Amino acid sequence: TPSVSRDRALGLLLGGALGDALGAPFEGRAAVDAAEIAAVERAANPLAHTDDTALTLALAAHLAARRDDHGGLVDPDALARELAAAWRAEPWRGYGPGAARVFELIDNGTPWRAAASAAFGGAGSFGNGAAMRVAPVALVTTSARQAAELGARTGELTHAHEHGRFGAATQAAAAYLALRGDPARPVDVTRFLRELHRAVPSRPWHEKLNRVAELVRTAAEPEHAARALGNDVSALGSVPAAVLAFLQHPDDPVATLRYALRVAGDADTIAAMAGALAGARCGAGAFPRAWVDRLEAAAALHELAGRLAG
Ligand code: 8NA
Ligand code: MG
Ligand code: MG
Ligand code: MG
Repeated sequence: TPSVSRDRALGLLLGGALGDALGAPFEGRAAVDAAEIAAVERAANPLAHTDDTALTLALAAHLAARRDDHGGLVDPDALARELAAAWRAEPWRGYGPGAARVFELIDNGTPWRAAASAAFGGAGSFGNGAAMRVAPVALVTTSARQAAELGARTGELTHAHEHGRFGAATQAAAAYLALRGDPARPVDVTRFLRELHRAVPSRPWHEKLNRVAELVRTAAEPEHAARALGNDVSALGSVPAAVLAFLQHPDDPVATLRYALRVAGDADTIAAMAGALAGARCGAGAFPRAWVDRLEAAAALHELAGRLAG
């Protein structure tokens, strides 16, 4: 497999952080309009990230350290403790209540499988928290299938419900395809979505991905996409909207981010996932320099991109 350029590795990481930070003021809103987004873009304040980026940083650091050691791609027990340690260090980053409880249990020494399966009365979480952090998996895998499998394995550390895992598998495979596609050729939407179908053996996911194809075909507005796909904190209700935001504007990361923010609902997380896909395809240079300079996590993300590229 040809190596990943530093620009695209950095794009994946910065795109996620930009979506998270630009979307944070809008999280949970029923609607977001273009003028509000423009105001956040224009402001000069630092762009603070939330749980989405905090956990992405922890996962990326784990993958980078494992790569340096030539070990397996992940050590699940260690990764679970490192994710919990990221929550423990900064519990105010905007974690979902279920996620906080799982991390608290792991941080207190409960094995991750027991902690994750205890959530929500034993159902496990179907939230998008496993998907929102998973994109760096694409940097260390060599096929969409492998990215999906590794994504699901990192997902189940906190999200025992199958939809939590499927969300991580879908977003990891999408990030892989975005990262490995030739940016000189247009994205083949049908092929891209066919690969995502293969990543998840699940009727409700296939049904959502079919709707994504139709919404691309009709160039649907984000408000319509929110109704057709969902825009909530569940994986099934947010990962498809993020994939759509990327596929609507695959060669214009700024337009991808704006589309994702206008989907509203869990806007920071939908924009974080969409931004990671956009940056993986188009590279860090496609994002406005002024936004990147405002990112709180910029230095840490640059350092990790250097270690994960190549
Ligand atoms: P999570 O595991 O707490 O799941 C998120 C939410 O999904 C939960 O609080 C529940 O409402 C619901 N949920 C998940 N699984 C079940 C289930 N089996 N039965 C019933 N309800 C369920 O946290 P997560 O890390 O998966 O969630 C990520 C999201 O939370 C991201 O948006 C992130 O930014 C954060 N967040 C969300 C909000 C919000 O509600 N808009 C606010 C702050 C932070
Ligand atoms: Mg968040
Ligand atoms: Mg948040
Ligand atoms: Mg969110």
